Amino acid sequence: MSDRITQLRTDFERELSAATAEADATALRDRWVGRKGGLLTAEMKTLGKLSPEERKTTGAELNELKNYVESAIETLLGEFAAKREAEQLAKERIDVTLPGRRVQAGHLHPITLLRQKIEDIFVSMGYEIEDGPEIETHFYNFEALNIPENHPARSPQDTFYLAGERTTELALRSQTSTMQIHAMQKRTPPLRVAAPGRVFRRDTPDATHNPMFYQVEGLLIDRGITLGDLKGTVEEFVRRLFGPDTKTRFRPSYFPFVEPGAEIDYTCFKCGGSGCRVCKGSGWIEMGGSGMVHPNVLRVVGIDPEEFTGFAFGLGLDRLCALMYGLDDIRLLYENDVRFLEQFR
Ligand code: 2NM
Repeated sequence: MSDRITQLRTDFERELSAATAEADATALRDRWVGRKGGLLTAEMKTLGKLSPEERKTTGAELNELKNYVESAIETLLGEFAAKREAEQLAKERIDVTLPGRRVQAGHLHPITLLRQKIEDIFVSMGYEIEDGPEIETHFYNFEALNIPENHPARSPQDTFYLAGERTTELALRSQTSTMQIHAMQKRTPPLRVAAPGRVFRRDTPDATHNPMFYQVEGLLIDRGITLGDLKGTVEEFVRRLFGPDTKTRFRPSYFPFVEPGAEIDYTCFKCGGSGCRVCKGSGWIEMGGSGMVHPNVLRVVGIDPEEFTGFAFGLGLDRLCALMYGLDDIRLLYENDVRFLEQFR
């Protein structure tokens, strides 16, 4: 083998072992076997100047070197490509044994949970759940409920009128009884309806008041319904809500839409009536109002009070919710601070 070709081979091998990156390998290919300016390509072109004898042997040696160079570079490029692929695969590798990321799912508001529990009780006692508008006319807010013209509830001091003044006949409903008027207009007695929802009253917010709060009320109308039916129904209602040993008591009271009317107390769900902090030592907790539906209310919705009588009772969900969870401020229920709400998950 000619010294020259031996020298070329030694040079190539030195450069080959110095190639540490893919770019080195492609540069090496251009430098040695590139179609333009490749060292071996140029060397091939000089063969023509040699004698036929030399051309044959040198040509064969040069060809052998060129094949060797080309395959060495191909091998090197293949190694780099394999390495690149391995690196990519390592980057894309997924550890299927890792625990998943927990999705922060929402949950129902404590008032909603309580409302659903109460709705379930009413449904189990044969009541239909009624819904209705939060903006009401004077008729549904006051007239149909037998609330007299001069009653303070009608004043813009107590009720949110839509234009801010009592110049419009539209206002935010101040009690869920508005839905009972709609319910009675849509049905004929006998009927049993429960109406849950938000109500609005002009109150300065404090620990026990909010201008928007929640009520639920039940209404039953049939032939021969008496105060005894009201008492029995309320007793069954509190037993299902607070437990089988719960007792009730009725205190006479006045609401324009009932006659007679009564406030309902029930024995404390915490101490059972012996007295504790929840019931402030009395053993009793106020639940809400009740009464026999006033004949004027029945007449307004086309029910003959000579043929039908009925009772209604209502309670505030917010107050009950605060009491059950030991909240010292009902405003917590409307602020939607997730640190508070998360505790009801
Ligand atoms: C209460 C208390 C007393 C009541 C009356 C009626 C209607 F529409 F039938 F007249 N619905 N609800 C009523 C009676 C509600 O909640 C404090």
